[in-house]
Amino acid sequence: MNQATIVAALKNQRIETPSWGYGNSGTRFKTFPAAGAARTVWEKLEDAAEVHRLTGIAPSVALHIPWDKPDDWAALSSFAVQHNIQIGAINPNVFQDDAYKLGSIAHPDSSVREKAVKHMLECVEVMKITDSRDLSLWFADGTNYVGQDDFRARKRRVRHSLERVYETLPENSRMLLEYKFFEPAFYFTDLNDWGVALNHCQALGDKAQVLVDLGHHAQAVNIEAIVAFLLDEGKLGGFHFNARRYADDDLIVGTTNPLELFCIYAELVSAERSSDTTLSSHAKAVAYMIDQSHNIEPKVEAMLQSVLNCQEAYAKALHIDFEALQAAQEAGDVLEAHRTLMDAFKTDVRPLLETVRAEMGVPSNPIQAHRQSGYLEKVAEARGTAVGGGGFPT
Ligand code: AFD
Ligand code: MN
Ligand code: MN
Repeated sequence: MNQATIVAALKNQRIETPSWGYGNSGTRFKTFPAAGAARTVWEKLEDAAEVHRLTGIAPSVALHIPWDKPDDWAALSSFAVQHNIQIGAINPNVFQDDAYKLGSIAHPDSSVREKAVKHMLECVEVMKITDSRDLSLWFADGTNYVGQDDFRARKRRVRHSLERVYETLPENSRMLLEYKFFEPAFYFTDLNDWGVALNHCQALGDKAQVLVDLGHHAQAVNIEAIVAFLLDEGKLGGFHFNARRYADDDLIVGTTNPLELFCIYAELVSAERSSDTTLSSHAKAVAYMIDQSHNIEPKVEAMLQSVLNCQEAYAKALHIDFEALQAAQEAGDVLEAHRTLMDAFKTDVRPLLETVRAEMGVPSNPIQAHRQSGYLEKVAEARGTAVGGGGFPT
């Protein structure tokens, strides 16, 4: 790919940040309140706007309902416009109400399933107000004991509940179905792997797509291969980027396994540049979203680092010599193919990124600019140190 094409692609890169990543969060053992952590949806939008101001590639923020539900949606929408930030994916919450102790859309009690469907239908109405394309669905549904429930009955409850929501999706919108191999249920999770999510999405229709959360796989699962398969099926809706060491740790994306992140971007760039226009347009519609909780690191700087790590992985993937790679692969030249991909991974793209940022009118070193801006000190002064407020149990 020539330099001009690489630069243009980098200028068009988009990463969505999660509202919940700006508020206090912690583990089941402890939440350490952070000075200046966002307490309200307004403050989360301010922080998201700061990340976009410093990078130029994070123009939207995902919301989580009801955590981020304002009294006045019109006011929130104009606040977003004033801060040059768009509202992105809408995430229903069907895992924190007491009624959901035994699950939501797979619950044995139809009135609980109805409650969950009703909440998702409300979120579809929110999408119409915020002009969001994506309804981002994750379910904690599962069981803790053998014999607790009937697997097939639960599968049918899930499918029927999703069908009820799917049929109300507005034109040009999508339902992104996220899977997770365990947690909070310990014996069985209803949407536990990409095959289950894909099967439901294929049964539901074109507007249902799979959401790949990097932290939602067992150790050593080859995620880039899953991405390639879903892309080829036209069923890759998007990502929840993060990093993991052991479980769903929601660490800063690209920090524990940068090669994995690069290989994921390699599949996306390869699909985007494909001569198969169905595949390339599908790849170009992928939602690149971060899903992280920053428990011990400064929130805005952590989100900045995440966006920059995605930018770097994408820049490296754009340097892959796909022609040479394909030739080596087809010749069965194992090490030449490996070296060709690794050459791109080893490319130092930092000088290029500094140039691209300068051309975009954003700081060439966003982290340094953020640290020198006094933003953290300003919001810490204004917001103090709240307990709670991020949404996740605190
Ligand atoms: C938790 C879940 C899942 C979901 C996110 C936001 O594991 O990743 O997407 O919360 O609701 O991280
Ligand atoms: Mn997620
Ligand atoms: Mn998760």
